Amino acid sequence: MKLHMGKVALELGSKYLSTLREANDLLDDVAALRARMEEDGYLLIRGLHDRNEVMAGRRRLLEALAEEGQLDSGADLMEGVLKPGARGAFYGGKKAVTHGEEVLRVLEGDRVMNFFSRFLGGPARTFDYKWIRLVAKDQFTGAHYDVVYMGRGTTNLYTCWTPFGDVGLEHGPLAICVGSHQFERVKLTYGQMDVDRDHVHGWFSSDPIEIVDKFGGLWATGSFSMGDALIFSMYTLHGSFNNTTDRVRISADTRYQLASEPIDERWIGEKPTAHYGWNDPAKNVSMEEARAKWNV
Ligand SMILES: O=C(O)CCC(=O)C(=O)O
Repeated sequence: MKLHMGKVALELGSKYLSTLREANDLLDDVAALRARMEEDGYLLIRGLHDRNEVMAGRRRLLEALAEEGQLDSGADLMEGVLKPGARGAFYGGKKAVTHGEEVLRVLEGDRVMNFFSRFLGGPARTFDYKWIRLVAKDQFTGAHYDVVYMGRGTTNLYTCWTPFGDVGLEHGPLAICVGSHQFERVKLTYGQMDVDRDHVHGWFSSDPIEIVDKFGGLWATGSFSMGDALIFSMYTLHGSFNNTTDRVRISADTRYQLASEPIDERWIGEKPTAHYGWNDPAKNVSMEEARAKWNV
């Protein structure tokens, strides 16, 4: 089966694309979880969240999308069928939705917070800002490190990608470039960047094959069920495949760290500042220019 990230096709089971491995068998052993994160740069945990709670969050998010008139009102709301041409939505920072109790129960509830407190070895905290994506047909995310968007506090910080719906391979699942957390040259160049300071677009590449050919690693993805979580480090390259269907792909990506460590101020408080210098047309530097300068 071929999956596309933008225009580039990857064959599942080739030297470019494999399937994610689960870490559920390590859940009782924190040292083993940490060792797996060191080794792979990610942890796939099936059923980290409560499926019914995720489903309640999904309903709330779909209601918001329906209010925007993007859904086919003839289909069951929970199917999330988009009207032809619907563009989907980004509810990042849209607190009326992201901080509604149904969504917050999943993203800040005991299950996820307790997981991170154990994993990190002390009380965990999460950014107040939440990223929620409602991805329409043909949309995808290019390969990037999260540190370029949120690296002003501790880098002992993790993203938790939570699908708010069952996400099959055809719906544009997240993909991890396994091994990319050890691309030392990329970490020392691109990985030092800050999108608001440097005005460079955050995606390192829209071509997942180029990355493997040039730096190594292996892309991995899979199908997800509501309740599953994919956790990865700030220096793990990831992106997502095209949603090939007319069914919206909904997910949240939220961040967790030790409460005792410095935090990136852009993402906390009642009204987080969020990005402020990124995508300024007067100052934009293309990733091609930046990569040429960094020689990567
Ligand atoms: O869901 C996506 O398509 C992208 C998510 C992402 O970039 C992230 O989890 O940091």
